[in-house]
Amino acid sequence: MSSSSLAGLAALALSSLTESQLSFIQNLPKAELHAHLNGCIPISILRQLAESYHPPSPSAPDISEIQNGLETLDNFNLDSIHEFFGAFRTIYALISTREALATATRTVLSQFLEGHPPECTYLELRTTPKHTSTLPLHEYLDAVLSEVERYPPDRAALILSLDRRMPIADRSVISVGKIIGEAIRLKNEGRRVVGIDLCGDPLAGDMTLLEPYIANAKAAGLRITLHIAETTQNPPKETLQLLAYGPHRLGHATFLDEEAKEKVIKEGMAIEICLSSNLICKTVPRLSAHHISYYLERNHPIAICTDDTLPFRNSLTAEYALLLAPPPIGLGLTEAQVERIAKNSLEVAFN
Ligand code: 6MZ
Repeated sequence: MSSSSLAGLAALALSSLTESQLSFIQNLPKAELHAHLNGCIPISILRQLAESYHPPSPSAPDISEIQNGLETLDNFNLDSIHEFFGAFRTIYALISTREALATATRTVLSQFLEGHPPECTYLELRTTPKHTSTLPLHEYLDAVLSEVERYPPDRAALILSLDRRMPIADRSVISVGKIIGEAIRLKNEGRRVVGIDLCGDPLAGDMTLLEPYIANAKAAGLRITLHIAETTQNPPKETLQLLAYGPHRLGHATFLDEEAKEKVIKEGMAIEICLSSNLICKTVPRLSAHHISYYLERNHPIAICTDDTLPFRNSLTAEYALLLAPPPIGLGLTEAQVERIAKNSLEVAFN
């Protein structure tokens, strides 16, 4: 199946449901726990931001690169997950003022929280902090948090993401040490930061150096989720190292070996499952081969999530439709199973 038809799979699952199944899914209380802010901005908003775009620096994309980037995002097609990360250059240029970032964040929050009924009862949005001449780090964090904090604590919270490409210790730039320090400061000031994530190109960086930083974050009461074993090339040794940091949840966890799976089950680390994302990034060949089945069989806590609604053209409702729709479109789970998964998602939230 091509990426574009895979992108339509969640929508197809949605359209295959009966009215009563759709209403059942829509009205289930549930949490979205794995949504990247800059991967969830609707294309219409990016196009709107492009209208007033001025390159913030000589190295920033010019308007024709922005237009090409928007076309690519609107017709997203991947041969492998490694092609995915370049697409964010356009988005980052477009959100490089406080006003643009606030508009984008408000739209993403309302996309998840303001439908009738809303896509989810509770949203844990995540973003990688950025620092540019037009949007310094503190402004970036304050802009996003101010939008998140318009909602009550039982509806929205923020996770700060570490990108695997970041330097580790240099506090004069955006680094692991800097972000963890900011997350602790914000939490201590009563701002709505609830956790730390590790994301980005799954093959970048040296993950052996994170331990003291993760330990500091945990000691300050922050919860931890890590993108882990997202590709076949992630070495089992790295996966075990990340598990040894004692994360509370795991993103994707597609290629865990037996030893890693055993630890995950034993320690009850919840898995954030992103069905459409894995299919479109071609890390999972088809729905029936998805590792969700392994965790369902063992009654292990999972949360169904969208990951990036822009490139994957999905929604949380459509991801739940994939659970309920009969094979080959969906997994054909029962309503009781789907209800339990939704309940799980609320139970493993960080707030
Ligand atoms: C790993 C991902 C991801 O943080 O700028 N991101 N990292 N695996 C994925 N699955 C396919 N999807 C998104 O949102 C965009 C950033 O989130 C990470 C990438 O680093 C991407 O640049 P923020 O708000």
